Amino acid sequence: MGDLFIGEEANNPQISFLFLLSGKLFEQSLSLPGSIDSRRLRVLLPRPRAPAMAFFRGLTAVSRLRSRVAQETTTLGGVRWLQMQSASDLDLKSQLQELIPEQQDRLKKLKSEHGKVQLGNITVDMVLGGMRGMTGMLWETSLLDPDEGIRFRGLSIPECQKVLPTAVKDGEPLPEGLLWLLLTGKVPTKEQVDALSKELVSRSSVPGHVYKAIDALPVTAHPMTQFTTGVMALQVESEFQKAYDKGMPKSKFWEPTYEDCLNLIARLPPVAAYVYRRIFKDGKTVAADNTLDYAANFSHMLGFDDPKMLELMRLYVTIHTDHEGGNVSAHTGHLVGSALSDPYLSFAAALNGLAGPLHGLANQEVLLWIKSVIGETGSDVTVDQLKEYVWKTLKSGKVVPGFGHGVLRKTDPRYTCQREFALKYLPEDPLFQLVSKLYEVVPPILTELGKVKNPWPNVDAHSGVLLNHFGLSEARYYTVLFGVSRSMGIGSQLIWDRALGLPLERPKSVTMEWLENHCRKATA
Ligand code: NMX
Ligand code: MLT
Repeated sequence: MGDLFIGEEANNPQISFLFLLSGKLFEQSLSLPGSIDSRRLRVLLPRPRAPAMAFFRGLTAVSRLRSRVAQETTTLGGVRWLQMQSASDLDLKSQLQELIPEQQDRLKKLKSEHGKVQLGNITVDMVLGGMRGMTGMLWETSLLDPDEGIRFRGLSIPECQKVLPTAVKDGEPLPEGLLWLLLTGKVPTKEQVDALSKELVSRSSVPGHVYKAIDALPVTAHPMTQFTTGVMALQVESEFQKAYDKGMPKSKFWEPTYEDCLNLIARLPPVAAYVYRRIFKDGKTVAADNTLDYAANFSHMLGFDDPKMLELMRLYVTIHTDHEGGNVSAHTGHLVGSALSDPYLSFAAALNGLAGPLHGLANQEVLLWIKSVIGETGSDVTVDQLKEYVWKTLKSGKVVPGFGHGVLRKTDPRYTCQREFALKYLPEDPLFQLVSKLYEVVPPILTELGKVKNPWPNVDAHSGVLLNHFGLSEARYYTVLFGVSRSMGIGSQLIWDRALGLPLERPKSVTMEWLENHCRKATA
């Protein structure tokens, strides 16, 4: 069954759809059950602005509605068609199979029609300044706006929180839903998300040698070192490497890449949980509960079953997945993958970038920094004491962790949604209150420094105090959580890299002498 829906704004509990079934166009009127709020529907069915947007919004809205109707009623004879789903509707790989040819044509057209269009000038500052502001790579799964923050396939975080399926009513999005969105550009139904959860469970078995490889490291090794070792040990099962060694046409590259990425995403939680329990819980592991969704099961294997912690983990894994392509971990994964290194090799490389204190390790640094403030001043830290500590940090030559960003120029929306979570679930937590004070104290000081381009907090400024609240207090472990989540963004793009046949990445570098000569000639 192939079905296309066009949603219209609903002002009353009656709604009409046009839909295509087996090539024929049908109209369907649907009486909404009382449990579906028509005001909510208006959020789901905005007036389309452009035909392409209308299609996407319509599809998004109806897939969401379809899922809710299927969830909330089984008795409306008139909506029986809404519950019909073929096996391929629920299978992520089949969905991709359908999408890939049209996206390949799109890329071909872009190249042939606009290949010579300029995207801006490269300045010496950009070359010397870490390529900031230099548009230089294709990344389909998300796009970062300096003021608005991240959009996953066009959807902001608050929009994702509205439209992605949840485990509990009005709860946080399920990361499997975001994975589906990143890969297909479409908002999945709850049934599709449930099918993907099950698929990930079926792929989650970790070979014994992986744990042995981790055990070969001293228990004092950093959790990121142990985690990345586990990922490298998983690599021996790479389907891509096996298929490549046998020989396969380039058009098939994406298929074993898909298998590797899904296997990798599925196996990371048990490996990450093993590292946590090995280091911090005397090696006593907790068996998976495969009836749970991805994030909840991960939390369970770590040893945390509080329903609020499960919700936190769903939010955490969702918001850390992807941050367009230029960040250190994503860019590294993409670069290494462009050499046709398999997804395990590419992702292990990405993790090594994530482990740096200016990138993912900042989440560890934030909680350690907060605890050192308290260690020095006591828990009733005043605003003046905080200011003093911030200046002391800066004067010692260190950065204030959790503040600033290479692209963002406003508060990170990932910070904001974590703050909202804290206001809902832990408003009285003293560390949350300290984080709130830092929100007031740090930006003016960083502004006063005169060189910091973005004085506002980023994602890492907040995550630690939430985890700490629910008992996950070992800051050195936090970047591993970031890494588990980031596999979804990097993995999704790696699949598209191979599906689109993107080439080896190999930018040009120059020497200082070359630049000096070039500038001399340019200014002569
Ligand atoms: N504390 C102190 N100094 C800072 C900070 C900060 N939080 N942010 C920027 N600066 C300094 C920066 O070190 C640089 O100094 P210098 O010229 O002496 O080298 C100057 O301000 C200009 O840097 P920017 O252009 O504003 O920032 P840039 O794009 O180079 O770096 C970060 C971005 C994120 C690396 C930087 O803001 C930083 O070090 N922040 C603290 C670490 C952190 O929170 N990282 C996590 C980022 C998010 N993530 O998860 O990856
Ligand atoms: C990320 O999530 O990767 C960070 O915010 C860093 C970045 O985007 O550069």
